[in-house]
Amino acid sequence: ARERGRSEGDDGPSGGRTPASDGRVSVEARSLPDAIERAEREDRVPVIAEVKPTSPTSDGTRDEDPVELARAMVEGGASAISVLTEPTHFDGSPEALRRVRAAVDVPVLRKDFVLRESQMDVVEADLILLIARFVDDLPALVAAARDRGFQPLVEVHDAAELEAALEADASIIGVNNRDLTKLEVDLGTFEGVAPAVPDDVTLIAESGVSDPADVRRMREAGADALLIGSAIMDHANTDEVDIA
Ligand code: IGP
Repeated sequence: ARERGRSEGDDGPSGGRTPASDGRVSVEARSLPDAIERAEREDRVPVIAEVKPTSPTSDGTRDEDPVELARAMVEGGASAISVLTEPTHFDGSPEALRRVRAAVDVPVLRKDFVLRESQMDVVEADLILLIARFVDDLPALVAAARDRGFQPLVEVHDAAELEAALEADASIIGVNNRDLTKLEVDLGTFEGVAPAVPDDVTLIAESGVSDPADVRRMREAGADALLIGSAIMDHANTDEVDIA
């Protein structure tokens, strides 16, 4: 979590594809902790900006090209990009993610409901999301993700889920301020969970960050980075996305 040292390499986000042996996708991941470190050095707030065409809580679907959006987000200062790949509720696609990753050089998070190892095939990403609440065998999925070259981002929203994430050896943990069953947002969720997160974990505040005061609030509570979707999508037009 924030204010605490971590090791780093000096090279910025990079990474390419390594040949898949058995049809599985394998990436040489671009490091999220390195990208966060770089933002801090350059005095930017580390933001993972999310390409989210629609969601169960938004009205309407946006039809901008995900690649143009992602490029504008990176130009506006985003340290990483999240791309929804879930088709039914978020109008996302693995294809959008693949195109985005080819177009930007920052780490890219696959935002989807990954419940089984087989869902890790096919999709190329640097980070994948594992939602503690939905996954049966979290330690196995964390290990499987790493085995494939992904950095697992484990999403939690209370102390018990945090415990499970730590037991599963997660080193990147996101606290979701949106309750996934009621869909309500409460920034107090992050503030409640963050103090119990060990220093060496990269800690992300997810959802519900809508203005600079929210950014400050989450940073003060220990967020190393912020995952922001709607607030950026709502203001984004592709010529003007100002993040940091
Ligand atoms: C972004 P917001 O409130 O800034 O649009 O939230 C992101 O945190 C949210 O899309 C999200 C999400 C998820 C979506 C967090 N965890 C899991 C789908 C599945």
